[in-house]
Amino acid sequence: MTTTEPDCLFCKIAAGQVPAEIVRDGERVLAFRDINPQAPTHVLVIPREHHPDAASAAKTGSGLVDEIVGEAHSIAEDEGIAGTGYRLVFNTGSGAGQTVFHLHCHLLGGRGMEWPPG
Ligand code: DGP
Repeated sequence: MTTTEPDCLFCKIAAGQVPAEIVRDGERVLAFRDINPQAPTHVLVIPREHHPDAASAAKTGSGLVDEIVGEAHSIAEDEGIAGTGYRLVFNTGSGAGQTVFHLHCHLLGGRGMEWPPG
């Protein structure tokens, strides 16, 4: 059974209650463009099921995080950035900049990237 949180913004996007520019709409995973893009390609890949972050989803052993990473790579291929390289970011915890506590993978690409990140 899919679990959702009524007050969660990304659960609402997954349910179609909040509009977003959807780029993938799968059974367990969906992806949409970030409202405040930090790169020419900036897509968020999320599970439909509510998990506060990647680590808590990984603990379930459901393969969801693997699926999210695979989906991100597939989107990168479609966006034409898989060859040049892209960055995947799972902000985990407010100290790391996480502001939405529903697991999401940032897919960033289409420009040069620096290291270390800010
Ligand atoms: P994080 O800081 O890792 O929790 O990233 C949350 C991202 O979610 C941030 O880059 C902005 C994005 N975001 C916040 N609200 C919305 C929204 O309503 N729609 C979309 N498409 N993205 C949003």
